[in-house]
Amino acid sequence: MARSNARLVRFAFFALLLILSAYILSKGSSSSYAVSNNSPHSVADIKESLNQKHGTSNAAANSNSNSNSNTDNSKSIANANKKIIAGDKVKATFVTLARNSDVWEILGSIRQVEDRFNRNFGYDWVFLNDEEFSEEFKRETSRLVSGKTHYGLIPHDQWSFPEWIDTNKAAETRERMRQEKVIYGDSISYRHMCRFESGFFFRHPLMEQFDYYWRVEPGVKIFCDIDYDIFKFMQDNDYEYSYTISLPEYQATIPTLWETTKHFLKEYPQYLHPNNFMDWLSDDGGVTYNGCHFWSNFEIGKLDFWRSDAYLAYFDYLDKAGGFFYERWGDAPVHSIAVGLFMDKQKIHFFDDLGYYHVPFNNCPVNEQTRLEKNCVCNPNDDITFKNYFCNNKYYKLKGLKKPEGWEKYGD
Ligand SMILES: Nc1nc2c(ncn2[C@@H]2O[C@H](COP(=O)(O)OP(=O)(O)OP(=O)(O)O)[C@@H](O)[C@H]2O)c(=O)[nH]1
Ligand SMILES: [Mg+2]
Repeated sequence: MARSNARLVRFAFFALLLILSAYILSKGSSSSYAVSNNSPHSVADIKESLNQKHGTSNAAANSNSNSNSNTDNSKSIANANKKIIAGDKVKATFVTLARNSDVWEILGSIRQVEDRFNRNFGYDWVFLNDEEFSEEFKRETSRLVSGKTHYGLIPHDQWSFPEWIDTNKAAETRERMRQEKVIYGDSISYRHMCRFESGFFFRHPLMEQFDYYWRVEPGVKIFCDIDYDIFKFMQDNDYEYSYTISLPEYQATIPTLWETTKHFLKEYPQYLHPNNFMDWLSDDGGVTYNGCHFWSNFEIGKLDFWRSDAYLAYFDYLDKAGGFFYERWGDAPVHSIAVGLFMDKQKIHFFDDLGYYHVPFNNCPVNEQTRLEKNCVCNPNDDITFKNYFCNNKYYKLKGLKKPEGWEKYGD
């Protein structure tokens, strides 16, 4: 009897050990990826476990009730900082357009975004490409992302010359811009990229399930901890577009963009928002464009804005005018003009607390307290925010925002 009891105990012990090993193994596979093009994959649904994880790990972040002097920012970080509970997450994703050859550079961007923010939140990441993603790209990126990864192929018609474009005329422009040394002026793929980011990234089937996005490019840096749910922050404050760096566009790349925009507004006056940000785009009441744009290699925004009738009509109008190919219209001025004209300016937000770098410009919080609280690793002397060449002084002025303490030291 005693012996059969001992056997029973041994059996129970090994069974328990087996169950435990199986559990540990299943946890270890949570960041794998799927090979499908257009449908979200879910090799392992880690959402639940992440949500549970957040329930505990975010409680520690509650001490940050933000002492930024930017009145805009201090609005409701506290709210976004609340404990994340299951089902409380925003429908949001990171989105990256990349070539297979960008894989090593995008790893650095992902690592930074994960370390500074996403490892505590587990948001998904959508990767888009005009070619099939390589196994290497999928393997390397999926191992770093704490949320699910999705890999999508861009439809051919969104990455080629539309039938109404005169390709000889487009080639002449490229040749002229090559001689004039306009940056990316002779590139076809750069133009497809700008057109895609202007008109199509938000329509990709993989993006349909999401309400908010954060665009991330290869080789960027995040300098500070983001210890609150930044997507929830956007949602709670009703922000629809946010940025970190703004600057004037090279006029040589957009000679007729503003004229085309004015024609559009004449035809569709109903789309001009009554509380628009025209004064940031134009110094003479809309006659000319001063080139100010939000640098679109960083964007956190609400997808519904791009899906709106106003924006879709605007993009279509620009696309038919042909300036993506006959000139070199960038997605940054296109997005910015649309935001400035069709969005309530209250819904635009400047992040002064993240710290961001994309070659060659830095956004580094000039407020020392912010840098200390958020463990920033940047030199405020490199910050461009308050330099005259850029468009942020104007932004602060038009929005009536209080500049951070000591900002004068970092202006010109
Ligand atoms: N799939 C794909 N992605 C591209 C292509 N060209 C650019 N991209 C991506 O589009 C985004 C913008 O391209 P960049 O080359 O970074 O353009 P940029 O930021 O204006 O210029 P840089 O100063 O060189 O960074 C990046 O995420 C690139 O990875 C392309 O031909 N194919
Ligand atoms: Mg770039």
